Amino acid sequence: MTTLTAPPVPVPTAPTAMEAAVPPEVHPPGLPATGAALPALLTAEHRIHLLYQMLRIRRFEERCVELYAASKIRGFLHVYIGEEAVGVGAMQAIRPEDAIVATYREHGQALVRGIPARALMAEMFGRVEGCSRGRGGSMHLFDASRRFYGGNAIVGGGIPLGVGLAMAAKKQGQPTIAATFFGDGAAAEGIFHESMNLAALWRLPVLFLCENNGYAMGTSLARAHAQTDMVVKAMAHRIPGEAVDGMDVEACEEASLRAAEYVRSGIGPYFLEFRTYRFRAHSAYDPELYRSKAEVERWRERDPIETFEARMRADRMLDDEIRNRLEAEVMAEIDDAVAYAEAGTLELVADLTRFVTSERAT
Ligand SMILES: Cc1ncc(C[n+]2csc(CCOP(=O)(O)OP(=O)(O)O)c2C)c(N)n1
Ligand SMILES: [Mg+2]
Repeated sequence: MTTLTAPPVPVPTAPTAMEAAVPPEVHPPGLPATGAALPALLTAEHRIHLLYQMLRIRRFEERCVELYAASKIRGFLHVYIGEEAVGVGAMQAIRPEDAIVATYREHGQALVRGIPARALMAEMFGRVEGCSRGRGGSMHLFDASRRFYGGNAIVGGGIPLGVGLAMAAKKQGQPTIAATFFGDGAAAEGIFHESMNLAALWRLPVLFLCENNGYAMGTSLARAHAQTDMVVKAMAHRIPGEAVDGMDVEACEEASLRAAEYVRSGIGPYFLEFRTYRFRAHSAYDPELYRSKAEVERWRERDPIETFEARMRADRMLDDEIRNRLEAEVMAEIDDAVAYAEAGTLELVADLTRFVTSERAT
């Protein structure tokens, strides 16, 4: 009989003060190719749509950062800048009747879902006209009519909501799926594994969308996870999955369409890990001592908007005229949203306890 001996467990060494201050490049760009975009998606019209959506997100958030500095927007603010290809690509696979759950870094998904920029900006300003009546702010964008169930401030908190929504659809015999976005940090939470286990066990129609940007606040993936490959974690729960180049909107769309089709077929959940990067700080307050400037620069070279634009120009699907028109349309939409938010109403203090218990908002 052979005796099995466990391999020696590597002893983690504490980072030196210098390592803690400027760590090595822990999240290098260099990603798996996921295959070319589906030919049906390669039309100029469709590509312009993808570029336009990414630009909307980028410019909306750039304006939010400015408004935050001017104290017009208060509370927390986590921007998606650098990760737009993930939100835009993945959302192409999600139909209006499907349910979506996102994280506190969700402005992009909310915009692509069709929540008007006015309602989103008013929410950022804490106005009653906001999509959550001004009570949620940046982290709690919500629109039940569009089946957009947040905006969740609790890391990993949206994952079981997605599983629950999928369970409801299955029990009611509805042919819809639930898509749940979450970060790499959420994969270190117990609820991630509990949710994946039940989704797999009960073959629920959940599309797990992991936005792996390499960091959970100031903690790199490698510092917090023994297993840094997210797909392996999914497979431990017998959920098929794949890693996707999260800086390439077409790769994100293509993989999401395939994954959503799998989930819609009723076989069970599917897992996508988007390898991406946030170009800005974690939130408004973050001196970014946990990563080197060189690492950020290397990822910036893969800017999802610039690289996609270059590809479109090379394919003669984009010229200055179209690009300028897109920019003007986006800016007009944002200016209008800001004016709407500025003119919005602050809730009366006397009304603040409304809806806390049973009264329904209209
Ligand atoms: C349960 C819980 N623990 C801790 C926090 C504090 N926190 C806010 S964001 C964050 C990092 C999450 O990282 P990740 O899931 O990778 O998402 P990212 O911010 O990178 O998009 C942490 C730890 C929280 N909000 N919820
Ligand atoms: Mg992260």
